[in-house]
Amino acid sequence: MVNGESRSIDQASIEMMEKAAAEGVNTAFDRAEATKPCPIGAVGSCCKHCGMGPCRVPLPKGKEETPQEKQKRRGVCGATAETIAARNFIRMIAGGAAAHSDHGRGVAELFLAAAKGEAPGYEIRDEQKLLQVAIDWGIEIGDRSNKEIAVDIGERALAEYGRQEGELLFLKMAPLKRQALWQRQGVAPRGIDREIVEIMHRTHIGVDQEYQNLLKQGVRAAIADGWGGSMMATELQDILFGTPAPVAGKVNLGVLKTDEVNLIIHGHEPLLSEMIVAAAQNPEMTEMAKSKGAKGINIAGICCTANEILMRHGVPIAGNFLQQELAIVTGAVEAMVVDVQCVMQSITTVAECYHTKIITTSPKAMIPGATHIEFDEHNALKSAETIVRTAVENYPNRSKNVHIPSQQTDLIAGFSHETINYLLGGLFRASYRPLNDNIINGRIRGVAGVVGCNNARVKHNEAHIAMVKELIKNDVLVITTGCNAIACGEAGLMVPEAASEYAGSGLAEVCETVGIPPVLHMGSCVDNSRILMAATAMVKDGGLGDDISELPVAGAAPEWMSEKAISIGQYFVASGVFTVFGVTWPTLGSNEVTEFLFKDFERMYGGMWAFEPDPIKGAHLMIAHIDKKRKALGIDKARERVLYDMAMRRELT
Ligand code: BF8
Repeated sequence: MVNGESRSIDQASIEMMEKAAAEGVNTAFDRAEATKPCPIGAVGSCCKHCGMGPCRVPLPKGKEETPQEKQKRRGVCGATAETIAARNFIRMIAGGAAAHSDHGRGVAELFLAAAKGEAPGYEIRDEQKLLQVAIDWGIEIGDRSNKEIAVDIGERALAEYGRQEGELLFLKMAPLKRQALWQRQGVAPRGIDREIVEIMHRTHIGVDQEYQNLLKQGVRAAIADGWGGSMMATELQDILFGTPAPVAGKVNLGVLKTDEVNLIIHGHEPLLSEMIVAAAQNPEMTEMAKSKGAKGINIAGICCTANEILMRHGVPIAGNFLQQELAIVTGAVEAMVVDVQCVMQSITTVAECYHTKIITTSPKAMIPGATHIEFDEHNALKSAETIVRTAVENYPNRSKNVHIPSQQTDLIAGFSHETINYLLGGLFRASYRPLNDNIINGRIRGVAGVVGCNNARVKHNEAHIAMVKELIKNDVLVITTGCNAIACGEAGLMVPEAASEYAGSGLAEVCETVGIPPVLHMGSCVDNSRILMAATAMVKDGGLGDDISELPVAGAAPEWMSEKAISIGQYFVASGVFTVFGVTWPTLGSNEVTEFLFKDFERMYGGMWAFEPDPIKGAHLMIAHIDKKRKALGIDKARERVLYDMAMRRELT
């Protein structure tokens, strides 16, 4: 019998873990208990970049080392613990930046094909954003058609990957002071691909041996992710599929239906999932489902694809990263279709215990045992229909052993940067002014971006929820993406009523007046670029300093696990944000490297890293930083407590 209570705070997940155990199905939770992490690799002290290794270089044993002893504590090539930790760290950034940016490249390719009329079914949905990006990039508008402008944007976007000189176009979106700092520090990225390749070159045996210089390249590649590849993905997706606006949805395994065909979309890129949603609405498909004995077709999402289609279509979310196997364990999933990133290889072995078909769609990501139906962007609707049909045809194979947990929670999502602007300022005077004003008058203490994964080494969702609740209780508005957003939805923090239940009185007052939850869902992990835009908008609106590093804001990923999270954290830090990670820290094998990231970076970038596995302590590190920034801005005076009459409430908005 498994002890589900020790593995997750989510009842639906606990029920499914118990069902899995009773049916002899192995999940990530079992494997995490059976296999402990390598203690040397976990702290970044193992170098396996050449055939003389792997070399393990542990920390010195307490006492001062003699030069002779120090010499011995090196890899075969002479690499020190510092070099090895820094190399490993920036290779994680390269992996994360590559994943986000290659996603962005895929979107740019589809965008260009759509603009040229070569991708039927896709069109420009957000003309305003199309024109805005054209203006930002210096592309002529005049009396040219949207298609002509879009072709220029698509070509310019793709050229950003191979740019050899100069700076990425989106860097201009950052506050001027930040742009100047990046230039001064020599970290303004050139081409996105170039910065990632340069990490691979510098970390090859016998190249860059100075940890400070290695970390500098890590910063440059991370900026190329946040202000490059990820921003590209977000902006072009918004133009193609529409910029998200507030939408009601439901989240958790209870969104699966006992009497409908359940098709789960899992992964990251919305290119295919948008079409699957359209294909499932085709009356012909619904009729086919009925002919198989189902009442209809139910689409649900997992991971960041879920966030994308929730934000734009209100499609329900079945769960976050650690719930992907558990969804199959319900026995009610006819097909799980995946593209790239955060897809566990074990979903095929879990699926073998049920009737679920696993369908891979990307030539970049195949899984042994899965059915491969390649996504063809030139014939997207046909690919999508083939997938939906495969799911429908599998419905009669469902066995009797189906159990869907009852838990499903309401949430409001769709808080893009533009939506926040509109909600706060109204259509004709859209601005962040009310947010800045409420920060200055102290009703809102600051803003925290809490994002990132689940990690099977810690209790599922526990740190996410503990940290977010502690922040909102202390009047810190939380903005979120990725698996943290899904966790917050499951915990009921994303409805306006959560403000009176969980938020401090100042934050609750503002949320109730504007009608927003105290935790705002901003999208998927590439949409962390929306957080950069929101922070920049706060700077530009005035009254809170001239740079992101002066704002009373902080970031965190309390249950991180992926390389993408490290890249995101690094671009938050490089943008001037104090950022706290939980679970584990990958450079603890070198005190010097860790000190450099945690302390020296503040002097260099105005933002720095911290590691704190306890989510409440982590929240208080963030609050202390927010208070430090409030003090520096001179807005740290005691907050008045007043009762608001209607006139004062109107003034609040
Ligand atoms: O990109 S938060 S587990 S799903 S890596 Fe993955 Fe982490 Fe979830 Fe989205 Ni982001």
